[in-house]
Amino acid sequence: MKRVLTYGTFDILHYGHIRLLKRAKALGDYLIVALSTEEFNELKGKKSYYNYETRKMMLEAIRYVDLVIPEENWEQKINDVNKYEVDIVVMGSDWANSDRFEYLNEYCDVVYLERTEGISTTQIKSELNINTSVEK
Ligand code: C2G
Repeated sequence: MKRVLTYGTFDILHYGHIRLLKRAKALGDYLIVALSTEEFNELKGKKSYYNYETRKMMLEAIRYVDLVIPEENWEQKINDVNKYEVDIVVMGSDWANSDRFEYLNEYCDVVYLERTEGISTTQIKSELNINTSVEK
């Protein structure tokens, strides 16, 4: 049983997120998503549109996701890897070679998957905002 772990906010779920989760699951048999809490999002300088419970419910509805756990700080990753007996930590390529993940190579494999171009939560928010202002 190969266990895969990934981290993220996954706000306003889109096909870039789904593609990441699908490819992450394909690397093993069990996929854990450590989902950023609102408090941790603040540390990351992010404010999510959906709250934690909503984002968790949406992720749990995805066939590739087996377990959702909270991501509350930058420091929990080694504990997560040990506690959940993780074999591979997977992130999108925007995190490639980041200090936030490279140190995990001592504890498990770390794999970066190509980020899906042309879509992001930030882009969706800004484009929707422009459309609604036109409709008013
Ligand atoms: N992603 C992707 N393609 C996109 C957008 C996102 O592959 N077009 C990937 C990101 O690389 C990340 C995951 O989807 O691996 C979740 O993206 P975010 O919710 O933006 O995650 P982020 O805020 O980068 O949080 O401790 C690490 C952080 O919690 C990661």
